[in-house]
This record gives sequence, C-alpha cells and structure tokens, in this order.
Amino acid sequence: MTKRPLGAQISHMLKDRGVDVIFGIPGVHNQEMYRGIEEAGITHILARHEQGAGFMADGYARASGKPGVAYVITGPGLCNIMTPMGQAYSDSVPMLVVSSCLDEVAARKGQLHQMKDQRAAAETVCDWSEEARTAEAAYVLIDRALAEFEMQRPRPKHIQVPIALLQSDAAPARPKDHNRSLISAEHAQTTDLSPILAAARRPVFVFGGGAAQERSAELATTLCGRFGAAAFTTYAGRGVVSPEYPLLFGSYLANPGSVDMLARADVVVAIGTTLAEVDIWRPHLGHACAFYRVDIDPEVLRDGHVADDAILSDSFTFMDTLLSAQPQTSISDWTTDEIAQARARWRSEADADRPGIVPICDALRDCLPKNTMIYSDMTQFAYVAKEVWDMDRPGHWHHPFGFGTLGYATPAAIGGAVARRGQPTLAIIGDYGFHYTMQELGVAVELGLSLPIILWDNGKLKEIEDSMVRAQIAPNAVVARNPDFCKLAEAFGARAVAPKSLTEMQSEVVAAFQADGPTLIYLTPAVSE
Ligand SMILES: Cc1ncc(C[n+]2csc(CCOP(=O)(O)OP(=O)(O)O)c2C)c(N)n1
Ligand SMILES: [Mg+2]
Repeated sequence: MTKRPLGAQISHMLKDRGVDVIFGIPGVHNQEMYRGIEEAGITHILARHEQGAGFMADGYARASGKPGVAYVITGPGLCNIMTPMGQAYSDSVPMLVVSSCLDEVAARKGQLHQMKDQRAAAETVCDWSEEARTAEAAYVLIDRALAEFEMQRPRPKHIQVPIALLQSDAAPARPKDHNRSLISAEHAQTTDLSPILAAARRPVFVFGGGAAQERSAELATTLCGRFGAAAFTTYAGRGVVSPEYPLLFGSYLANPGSVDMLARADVVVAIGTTLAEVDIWRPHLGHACAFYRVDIDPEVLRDGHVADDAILSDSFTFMDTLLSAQPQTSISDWTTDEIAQARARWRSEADADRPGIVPICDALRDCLPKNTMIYSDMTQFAYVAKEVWDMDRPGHWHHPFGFGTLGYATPAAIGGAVARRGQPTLAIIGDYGFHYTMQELGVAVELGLSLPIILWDNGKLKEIEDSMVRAQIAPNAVVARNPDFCKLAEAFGARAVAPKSLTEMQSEVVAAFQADGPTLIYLTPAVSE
C-alpha cells in the first residue's frame, strides 16, 4: 500500500473509479491535489476561470454521461464555480467539485482565501456539500457521490478537504468494488399503463431530458407508434422521438397554442420531465384528462403537476416494460394534418417573434454532420432554435436551461469536445454572453479542438431590450461596446471568419470542423437578408 499525501490519493482514487479528465485551476491551497494527477494518469485541463472549469465539467458530463470533475481552491475558486454548480443542479448534471478549505476559521480571521462559511455557500447550489475531516471520510464521500450519480437524479456535489489533511500521508482508498450492484430496486416499480393507452383515442406523451438517453430513442418512437400517440418534447427532450414520426408536435410546449392541443388529449403521460417554468412557461400543462407521470426523482412526482398515478421509475425501464406488454389494438384520432398545421403555425410565430433566425437555423442544420453535439447560450438564436430545430437523436443539444446563465456555451462545448474527441461539437452564443467566458477560447486553441463557435451578434442584449419594450420601459443598459470579435479570436490563436451569406456560412462551418483548432464564425442579422 503506497502511502501518499491525501491530495494525491484522491486523484488516484478518482482514476480507479473511471475519471480520466479533471478541469480546474491550482493554487497554493489545493496544490496537493495536483501532486497525483499526472501520476494517476488523469488529464488535467487548465481553465482560465473557475466558471470556465465548471462549465467544461458540465459539458463533459452531458456529452459522456460520466461525472464532470473539477478541482478548485478555497474561497474565490469555490465562489467562481458556484454558477456552474447551480446550472448543473437545475439541469441534473453529474458534477463533482473537490476543493480545499481552511483548517480552522473561527479563531483566525484574515487568512488567505477565507470566507465566512464556504461549505454552506456551496450547499446552496448543489445537492450536498460536505467536509472530509479524515482520509476515510474523503473516500466515502467520493464513492457516495459517484454512486448517487448512477442511482439517483444526477446533481452536483461538493467535497472540501482541509489543507493540512490534503498534505498529510494517507493510505490509498480501497479499489472500486465492481461487484456492487447499483440498480436500485425501486426503479423496477412500474404501473401497467398499456390497457389505458390502448383504450385512449387521443393519447399524448411528453418526453423530457430524463428520457433523453441514446438507448431510449427508438423505444420512445416505437411506443408512440404503438398507441397512435401524439408527442411533445421539452427543449431538453428534443430528439427522444424521431422527427420522422408523423404525430410529433415537437418542442413547442412553451407556445400557448400547445394548450389547445393538450386540451384535446384523453390521456397524457409525462416521462422524465419536471414540467418546470422554463419548459412550459405556464402553471398548468393544459390537459383536462387522465395524467400519468414517470420520473426517477420522488420530489418531481410530488410537485404541483398532480398526477392520477405517479410512477417512480427511470424512463428506459418504464418504456421497455410498457413495450414488452402484449400489444392490443389501438385506434387513434390524431391526424397528421392537425399536427402539421399546428407546427407550421408555431414555427411562423417563432419566426415573427424574433425575425431572421429561422432561415439561419435551417441552413445551419443542413450543413452539420449527423452526430453533431450542440451547446447553446442564453441568446435569441437559441430561443428560436430550441423550438424550430428538430433533433434526430436525444442528448445532442445542451443549453443552460434551468439556472439560465450567460457564458455557458463556449466552455461547455470545450468540455463536450474533450469528451468526444474526433466527433463534431458546435457552440452557439450571443455577442453579450460571449464576454462572460471568452477567455476559454485559449483552452480550445491549446487543445487543438476543431470547434466552430457561432457568434450571433445583434449588437445588443436583444432579448432584454425586447422585454423592456414589452414592459414599456425605455430600453437602457442594453448596448455594450463590442470588440472586433474576429481580431479578438485571432489574438487567442483561433481562426475567425465572417460569412456574408448563408451558403458562405455553410462552407465555413464545414471547414471549421476540419480545422486543427477553434473557429469563430461571426454572424450578424445581415447574413440572412
Ligand atoms: C449571469 C447572467 N446575467 C444576466 C442574465 C440576463 N440575461 C439574459 S439574456 C441577456 C442578454 C444576452 O445578450 P446576448 O448574449 O447578446 O444575446 P441576445 O439576446 O442579444 O441574442 C441577459 C443580460 C443571465 N441570463 N445570466
Ligand atoms: Mg446580442
């Protein structure tokens, strides 16, 4: 048993548990955690700000399904990563943040990186935040976090370790117990909805991000087809149902017109969705019929969307069980016409609300390689795309949904590209949001990531300006002087292009996927005129 300082042992333990990449920033407080990274065979990615490290870990986790791990220092390092932790909390992303902490704070004021209660601060934005006071406690907490990522709704966790403990010699953690089954018995619990769905004339499925696993994709479409069900997806659930499926309403749940369609349903089954404010932008879905919910998280099943029956199950098991039941004859009254008409109406409403973006979405989608993974930011471009852009596979469009923070897309796409080296990744971000984390461009250059970054420059904080106008506030504080974005990208060592037409944009996007580093693709509304 090799004794090493605990900081080094932690990296060795993480490697043993399957962690290959850690995002972070070292400092004198957490440097012991850096002693063992290379020795353990883990790649460390040095972000330019802890917020970048957190978003990279998030993007990595969303792309790989593995936990995103970040190392940060006491105090400011932890504070800086709290926004990504809050984002990962709202969007159910498995993220593990390990930080140092001071050995003692009560009697010694004015120490480097001191804050009043770091652990409690972190706890406000994650599932749990714990301090390890012994090496064994650190190991137990790490294994608990990793087990919970697999068994429960995944959410970020924070473990802090006192500096002196990180420095002190410790025996290694026990090797991973491969025999331990992580399948929780409660996930097998399902109710048979088969006869109810077979008898329904207008069944509707609503699929959320919880159903957006690759293995669920064909299941969901087959399930809808079996019962002649119409389907909605939330933004996070896009791609769960094939865009070829004729009864797909798409991701238009936030369009008020979706209420009328849901009112026609005689059974609604919501799978893996919180039906949160950011999904439906109204308190009630709009149905007036039997309503069933399926979720892995009991808290979701107990919320305000009261169901006739709440089924505690992961979405895959639920769908698989439902499909294994004996098929019964099922007649559906949904017509492809009513669905196509509703979709066409909603698409033109999206275009009218935020003009000029739909044609760019169409052109962009047409030129992307099939399995492109997209990361978007809080920009009007994404708000339009989330509705009009059908995905042909689940889990390939990531957005800062719940917490809704700016600056997500660039670093999250970097994390995603690291997780899927050699496969296409794209970022979409607005001119204002780009400022939040643009320094992470340096990381993409360093790593030689062939990452196209679509920068949508409408010259302002357009969504906020529009909102102020609607509220009859004279628009103010909505224009920031922008730099020459192309020169800026070039200063980082990235490529930069400013296509003048949609066809030019398409060839630049194709070229960007072939490049040996990131490309800033600078677009203004003029590109579609
Ligand atoms: C951290 C954070 N601060 C503030 C906001 C509020 N906010 C949402 S969108 C937006 C403007 C974004 O401007 P831009 O990136 O240019 O996108 P556009 O709306 O112009 O497409 C702001 C300030 C936010 N979402 N996150
Ligand atoms: Mg803007």
